[in-house]
Amino acid sequence: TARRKLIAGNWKMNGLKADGLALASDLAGRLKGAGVVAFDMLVCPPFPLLFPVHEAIADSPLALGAQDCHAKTSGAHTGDVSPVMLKDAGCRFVIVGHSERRADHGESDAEIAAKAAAAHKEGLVAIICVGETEAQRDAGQANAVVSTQLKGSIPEGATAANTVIAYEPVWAIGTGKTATPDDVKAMHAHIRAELDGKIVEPDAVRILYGGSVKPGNAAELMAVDNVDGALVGGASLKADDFWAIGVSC
Ligand code: G2H
Repeated sequence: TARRKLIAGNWKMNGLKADGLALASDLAGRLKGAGVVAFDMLVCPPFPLLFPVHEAIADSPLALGAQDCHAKTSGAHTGDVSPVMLKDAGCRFVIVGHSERRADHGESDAEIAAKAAAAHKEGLVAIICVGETEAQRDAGQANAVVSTQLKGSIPEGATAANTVIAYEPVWAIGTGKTATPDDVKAMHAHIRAELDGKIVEPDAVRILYGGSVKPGNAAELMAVDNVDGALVGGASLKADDFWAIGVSC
């Protein structure tokens, strides 16, 4: 199955209006100027920048996503943002279950599945994140941990069109440590096999790798079997670096 690569930038809690708009506009301009490219490109800025970035990139193929959503549409949930609001702000994607949210906000697999289902209901693509810690890997539990996360975090109704999986080994996030291509190959094959029966059209689902992806390692990682793109944190904050990751596909 031919899967088009997705290069997704997770800005995390970085970016004020001027810099965020400049970064997104720069990428949008490069995409437009490049014409036909081998990858889809997505930026996921912090909530306050979604709408202004949407306006700045509206006439380009650069896609917009958020970094989290609530599982409900509206109501008494102070500080939360719902999928319908994200759609209203111009988003097509939303990241759910990033390891930083699992750790900082105690998000469970069941909550992540509910968020993904809510995103699907609004027509958003959910990027569901999974990944083991260093201790879990050292204990030989990496595959089992990821299997449990996939089983619990993928909602009913997930399809290759509305769901992307991101594998992010926690020990490789923002640490400069990258999983080796062999580690990545083995885990992505494991994930692909696990998607069977959980997602409609499992062979067409894009599985992204995330964790210290940068221009210097992107080509090698993007060439690995079953790696269908990257979820990029630190290196997505510089247009030159993020663009270089895209063109390495
Ligand atoms: C993993 C990744 C993006 P970084 O969290 O989600 O971040 O590329 O900084 O390791």
